[in-house]
Amino acid sequence: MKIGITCYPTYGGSGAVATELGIALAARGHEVHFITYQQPFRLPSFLPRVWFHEVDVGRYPLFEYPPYDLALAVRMHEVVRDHQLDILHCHYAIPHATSAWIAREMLREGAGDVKVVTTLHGTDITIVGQERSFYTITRFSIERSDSVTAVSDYLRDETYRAFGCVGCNVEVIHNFIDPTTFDRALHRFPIPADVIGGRKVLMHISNFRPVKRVRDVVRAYAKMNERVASVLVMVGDGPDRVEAEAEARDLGVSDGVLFLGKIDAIAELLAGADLFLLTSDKESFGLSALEALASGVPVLGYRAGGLPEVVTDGVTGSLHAVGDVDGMAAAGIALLTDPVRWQVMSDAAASDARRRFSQDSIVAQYEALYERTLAAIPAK
Ligand code: GMT
Repeated sequence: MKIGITCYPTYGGSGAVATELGIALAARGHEVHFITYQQPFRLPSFLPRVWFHEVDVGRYPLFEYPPYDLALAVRMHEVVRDHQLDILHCHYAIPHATSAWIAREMLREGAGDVKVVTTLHGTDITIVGQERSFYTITRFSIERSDSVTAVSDYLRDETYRAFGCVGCNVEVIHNFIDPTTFDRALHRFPIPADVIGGRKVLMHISNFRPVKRVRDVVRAYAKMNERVASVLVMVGDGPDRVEAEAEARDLGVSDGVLFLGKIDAIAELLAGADLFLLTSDKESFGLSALEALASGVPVLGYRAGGLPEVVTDGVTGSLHAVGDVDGMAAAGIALLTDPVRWQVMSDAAASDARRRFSQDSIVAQYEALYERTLAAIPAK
């Protein structure tokens, strides 16, 4: 098949999933065309059967807000036409699914066609898509897609609840990991031993947006550190990083918190972690948590959104009510002070991630969906 993929190319779970999917599809013999405004951050510069088509928005002075969605639609139209793509797979509904709908309408004017598959990732449904300015176009774009997937049961149900989504069938296809990458036995932890100083390593990876509640990560760390000498490694960047830094200062634990910024070599970092913390109040899936589990790192988090579909409470990690920092810290202390229990949970995490979320089986689900979509009678 010839597949176009559009995603947000910068740091973030939806771009990571879209890029890993494209790479895996190309490895399985498909032709893959990334159509984005920048080279996706996880995409190497050259791979067989993989193309990158940059979207140029231009900079006309009249445009205070350059119309990216239109430039994207034009580029999608060109790439589908010039490379005879079968599928346009949009990751994150806004504006990608809308642009794909425009591109498909333009193609039909010229007697061409393409099938549009939209994968809902999270805040396109739970936050941004429900804002007044985007609600109707989000719903329209979902309903006009030929196929729609969501990354968890939670997100599928939330899509039906919030949007109704007349006549569409939202199929759940989870995030996945490459088990040959996220394996703690394969990597050397890049932070020098003298920086860690024999302490336990707690880790958080995110884009530091409000939904992640990064202050809670620092609070839980401060409590655990009172009982178990540890460092907190914060990976990523975003609007609430300053909040996390302030919290660490206020709690007097700044010396133990390392803010590394945006780093691509996640598997290497996870290979040295003892616990992973994800404190979002609305995480549709939690790709970073899955990558941690696959790396044998038990996850502490909140019983919210799709995280309970990823982390099995008491088996591969520990889940708590949103805001229950004390409960999370107590669970962390219990694990870190019991090496036998930690090892059992670490092993369970790595094997459960491989069993349920391995790249091969999930990518095959996308392939099967593309085939069904191509075989379906056009109705939209
Ligand atoms: O919805 C977002 O915030 C965007 C997206 C991203 O680019 O970071 O994250 C979402 O997609 C990931 C991949 O499917 C999921 O694993 C994340 O849980 C999800 N983030 C949220 O729901 C907050």
